[in-house]
Amino acid sequence: MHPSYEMLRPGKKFPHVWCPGCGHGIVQGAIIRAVQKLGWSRDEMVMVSGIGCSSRMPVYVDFNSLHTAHGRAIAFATGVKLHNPKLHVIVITGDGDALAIGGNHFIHACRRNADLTVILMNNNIYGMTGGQYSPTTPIGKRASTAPYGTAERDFDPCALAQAAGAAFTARGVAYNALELEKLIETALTKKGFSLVEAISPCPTLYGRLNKEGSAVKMLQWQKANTINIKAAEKLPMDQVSGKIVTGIFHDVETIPYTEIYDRIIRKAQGK
Ligand SMILES: Cc1ncc(C[n+]2csc(CCOP(=O)(O)OP(=O)(O)O)c2C)c(N)n1
Ligand code: SF4
Repeated sequence: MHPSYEMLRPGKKFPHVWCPGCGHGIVQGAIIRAVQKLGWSRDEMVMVSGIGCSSRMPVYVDFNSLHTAHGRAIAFATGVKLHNPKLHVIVITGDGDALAIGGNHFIHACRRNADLTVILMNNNIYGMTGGQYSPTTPIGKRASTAPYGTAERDFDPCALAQAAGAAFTARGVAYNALELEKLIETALTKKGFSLVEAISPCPTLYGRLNKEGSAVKMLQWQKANTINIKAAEKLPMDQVSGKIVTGIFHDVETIPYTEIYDRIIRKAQGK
């Protein structure tokens, strides 16, 4: 039996809703392997999500889990962590969930340095509700709500999180599941707010609307257009622009929100 199988809910929640070729399953596999490498038991962790194709993950993974309202995963997760700071709290979210309806929760959790690991599955579109454009749809790309191309510029989630105060930011892609797994493993061990942006292809909506070809073609495109930050730093700007840069962008030692909050509680209690 595949070792990842023990961390799934096989008898209950399968078959899953993800389309053939969706990147979300690859990201799920990377998360499970990272947790297994760290040797954590299910009881030490909680997985919290909002709503979206990506946010279905806690239904399939046999972790303590909360499937919450759209955009609200980070708020619920902050509450879980404050209640029991010993738990490792993993947030699963999509680009729409985290950066549109949940945008305020996202930036303020970074500002507070809430001790969470957020895995933001970025497919540049709203998958679950039919392909509306999201805050990460690149300008000019098509969506069901932008049939002639979007007029808005897109967010860089890692730059946004760093500017707002996150302790750790990194980006990986579905085609390079091994790098993604390592980035997730590192993020999970960080104190404070850690973000891993996982670029996850949506062949059914983003791919079709933008004529990107099959799921395999989309992964081949990722392979040809991704560069690790260490290699990118040695190249002139024009050779990097237009490519997906992966790796760790920001990694600092910080005092997380839970520790500061605990000190305040002790002070208030006269301890
Ligand atoms: C309050 C509220 N508004 C809107 C919705 C509809 N809704 C559900 S999922 C979703 C978008 C999900 O997109 P994303 O977070 O990018 O995840 P993906 O499905 O692409 O993985 C929306 C708008 C909802 N469930 N609740
Ligand atoms: S609609 Fe897109 S994001 Fe949703 S399951 Fe299908 S391929 Fe994945």
